[in-house]
Amino acid sequence: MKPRLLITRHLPDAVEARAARDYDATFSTDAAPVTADKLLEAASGHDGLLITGSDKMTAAVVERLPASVKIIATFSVGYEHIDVAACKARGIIATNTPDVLTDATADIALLLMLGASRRAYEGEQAVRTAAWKGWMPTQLLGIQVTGKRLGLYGMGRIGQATARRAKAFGMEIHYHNRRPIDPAIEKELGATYHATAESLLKVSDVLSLHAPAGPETNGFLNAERIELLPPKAIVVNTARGTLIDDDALISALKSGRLMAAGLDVFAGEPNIDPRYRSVTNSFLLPHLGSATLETRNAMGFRALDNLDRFFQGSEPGDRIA
Ligand code: 8YV
Repeated sequence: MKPRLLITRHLPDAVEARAARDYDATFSTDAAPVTADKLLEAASGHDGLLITGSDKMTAAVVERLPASVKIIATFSVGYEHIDVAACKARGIIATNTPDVLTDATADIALLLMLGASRRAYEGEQAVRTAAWKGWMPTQLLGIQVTGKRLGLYGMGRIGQATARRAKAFGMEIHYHNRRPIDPAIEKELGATYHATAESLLKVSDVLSLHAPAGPETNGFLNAERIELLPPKAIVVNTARGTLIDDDALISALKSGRLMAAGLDVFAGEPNIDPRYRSVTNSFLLPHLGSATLETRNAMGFRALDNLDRFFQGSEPGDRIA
């Protein structure tokens, strides 16, 4: 008998085809976020769950999961939506999908950085609304990233991949991380380690956030820390919206203390702080970091690899609980 797998979201065709071949799979047809009650109801009669970052596995939800559920595989690298301690307490295995989305997310960090520094939103608007009356030497002047200092807050896989790309743009790489990275990679990137976030902020012409969500990073970029950034700095966020104090960022963008921001993630998304919508010096995307077909296929396959291993009686590669 094939294991019974609940897949909470519609996934790319190739991933669903493999799941249908190897599992007694239940596919979600829901496009909208699934509520906890609906998810718990749907989980009944399943041995495993393939969820996404939008499905909140809080302690209260994990505690109410049917006893048949032995594994939760999330289609994401971030796993702050899963209460790992609650999973462990119930003996439920949990896995994530690291590595496979590193390049796609680093690409989006660069897109945001360039979109923000070159005023892409305002340019797009000018073209689309026919406000563009012709080329002018002083129209929509942005900031050139070449020669500027990129500060990476968090230097894991995605931070390093972003640094590699930024180096090719002629940027100087600075980073803060719990500990310095492999000296060989540091040398390759010509990267400078900062033992404190404050020291990093002071040199970051462009600040890019790459730390996970959690109590340690909640509200990290607040008014006090924004003040440490060089004048007219740019803020890029592909990590999690909770790292930013929205009040502080919005007022620094409006006052011109910051030149611009490029944001792919938001606190409370998709219900973002509505004030962002009218901030013209921001370049905003709807959480597209890993949104390429190649990457979403790879994430799905990686989640299925973890499930396969578990149901075949061996250790899944990407265990988080
Ligand atoms: C996902 C992400 O698209 O992997 C992550 O942590 O933020 C994104 O790549 C999202 O979490 C949906 O699962």
